[in-house]
Amino acid sequence: MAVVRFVQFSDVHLDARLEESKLALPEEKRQKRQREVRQVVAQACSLAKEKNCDVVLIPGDLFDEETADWDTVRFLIDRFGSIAPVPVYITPGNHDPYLPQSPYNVDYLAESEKGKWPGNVHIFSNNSFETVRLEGRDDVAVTGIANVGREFEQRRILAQKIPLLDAAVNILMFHGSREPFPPGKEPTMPFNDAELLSQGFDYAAIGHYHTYAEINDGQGRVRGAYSGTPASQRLNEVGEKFVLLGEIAEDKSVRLEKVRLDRRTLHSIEVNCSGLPHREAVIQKIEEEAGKTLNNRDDILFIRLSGRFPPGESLKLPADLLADKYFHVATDTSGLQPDYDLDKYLQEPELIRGVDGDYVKALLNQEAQAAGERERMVIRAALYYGLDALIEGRLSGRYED
Ligand SMILES: [Mn+2]
Repeated sequence: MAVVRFVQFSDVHLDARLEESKLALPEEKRQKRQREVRQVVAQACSLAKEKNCDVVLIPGDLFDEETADWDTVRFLIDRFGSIAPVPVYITPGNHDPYLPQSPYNVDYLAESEKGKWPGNVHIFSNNSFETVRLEGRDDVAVTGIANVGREFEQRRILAQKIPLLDAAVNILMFHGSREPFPPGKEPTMPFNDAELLSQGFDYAAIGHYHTYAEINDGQGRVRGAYSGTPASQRLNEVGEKFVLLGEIAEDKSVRLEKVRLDRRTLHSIEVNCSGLPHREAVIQKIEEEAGKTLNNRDDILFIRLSGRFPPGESLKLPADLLADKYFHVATDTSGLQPDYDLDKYLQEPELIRGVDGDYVKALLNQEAQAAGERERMVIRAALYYGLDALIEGRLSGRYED
């Protein structure tokens, strides 16, 4: 009987503070969201039980930080314990590495009397691959590796052959960056598809990327997958999210079913304000664009304004904009440019009160010589702030994040 059923999820980022995000969730909604994300883990456990799964695979970033909220740890101890004897395997990720004082360290938990992981929870704690036989299923082996420090693991962990156990089904799990790496992000435990496929595992449960992705062997067979995060918490986590319900059949074919557990979806829309003469026109366009999303009252809507809009602070959008249609709505105006006619001020500097007319010219020169994109943005913001002050006679923070 070589059929193996599993539930896979990762990158839950439990207890993420969600304070820095442009999503700007107020404290009350933030707490609510944190609890919802916990519930998704509880639901994933119930799913494993309900579907008679042989194992739960969690390839990392279960917690947002290595120092998790102890209440959350106790919650997990309780939920994981509730599905015993179904084994739960965890490979710590870059956000929740295995450290001396991490909740994954059984000895630390015991010493500090914080709790005790139930017997069905297996946490990989070494930064080299280890293989164990699945509890209760001698014909299945699970191989995993842990992130053990705060530094990103640079080694190509799949470059060398990992020995396979003599088992009917071999499962691999880890938390790493698949090529091609997303721009601007340092990779951790880097690998590519060829390296993974050459290892010969029947299936690899991988964490780190927050979007679902599967790895095929080129002949249509699934050999690995990222479940992605099961519940959106950040701006780049748009669209539907899921946990995976998987099955490795006797012929080693892998079937994955995406199961939605989170009730909310994050939508992100861009609204170009160029040519819109006033606030009401902007609101109307936002409502039109928002109408194209699923428009479920549980959802979260992020509105990114772009283009040009008449200068001044007249674009104060109502605080309750679309509030009856979504759980939360956030607007980002940092991409909006004030519609100053800079050419006009360059040609007729006397239009700007109180300066010798070189102001626009000087800042545009500086902008042209800026060392990088960040510096260019700062100089452009300074130029607009100056024009706001000189022409509008007042300042507001509309060009900032
Ligand atoms: Mn990660």
